[in-house]
Amino acid sequence: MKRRNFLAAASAALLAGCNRVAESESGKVLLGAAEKWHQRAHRLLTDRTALAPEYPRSAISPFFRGNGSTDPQNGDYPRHAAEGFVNWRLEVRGLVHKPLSLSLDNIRRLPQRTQVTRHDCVEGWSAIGEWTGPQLSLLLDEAGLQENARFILFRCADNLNGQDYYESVDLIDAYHPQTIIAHSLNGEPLPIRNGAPLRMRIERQLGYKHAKYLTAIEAVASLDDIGLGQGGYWEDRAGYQWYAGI
Ligand SMILES: Nc1nc2c(c(=O)[nH]1)N[C@H]1C(S)=C(S)[C@@H](COP(=O)(O)O)O[C@H]1N2
Ligand SMILES: [Mo]
Repeated sequence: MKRRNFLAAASAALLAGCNRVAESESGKVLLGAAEKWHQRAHRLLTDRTALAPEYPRSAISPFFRGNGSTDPQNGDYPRHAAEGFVNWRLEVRGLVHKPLSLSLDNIRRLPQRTQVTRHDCVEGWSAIGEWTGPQLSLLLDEAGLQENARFILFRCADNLNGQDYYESVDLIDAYHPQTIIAHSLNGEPLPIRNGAPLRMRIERQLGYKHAKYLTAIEAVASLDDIGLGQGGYWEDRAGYQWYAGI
């Protein structure tokens, strides 16, 4: 819906400006080129909003392995783990009109999406799991993005090799229907190994984009001043692609 509105607005803007341009010969050429550009952009956007494959429950992997941090020992995390995460908060902040601070209960009471998807790690393994949680779009709409917000940043509780893990996506992936804040794996609260109590599922992207141990969601205009400026832990550290679409 959002994408369509955006495309409709983009086309309208194009057409409004074109009444004048269309009167000249070079204007006609320009218009043709613009239309082709628009078609291509439309196709790209449509592709990016396509759903990742979903699987039957019978396809679920018996064991969903953990990768990277699997038992954070830094900061408040061990205390939260010992408390069963009853005091965990998820902040929604940055370029939003109404910052939010949500408990796990708040998150579990929102409308939920459940999806059985395949996780693909660049290190060469995959696993199928059933994830449940609210769509990120719900939280972003509730907080209300400011006009200059371009990226959504995910802050994590774990420190891995001396750096705080973080990730980010653009607004297309942020608003993708399968982008959810998962609190459950295969119908049970997330194991610590898989990101308890909250982790992102960004189903159209590779494994390292799926931030675990989620503490905050931040709307930002630029990624330049965050971490080393490449948009994520592995992007900063090892030059992984920021856009890891699959
Ligand atoms: N906070 C945090 N998120 C993370 C990681 C991590 O080390 N810390 N590892 C990433 C990588 S490389 C992968 S493949 C997946 C692994 O998810 P899993 O541990 O549930 O298998 O989480 C991603 N998200
Ligand atoms: Mo990974």
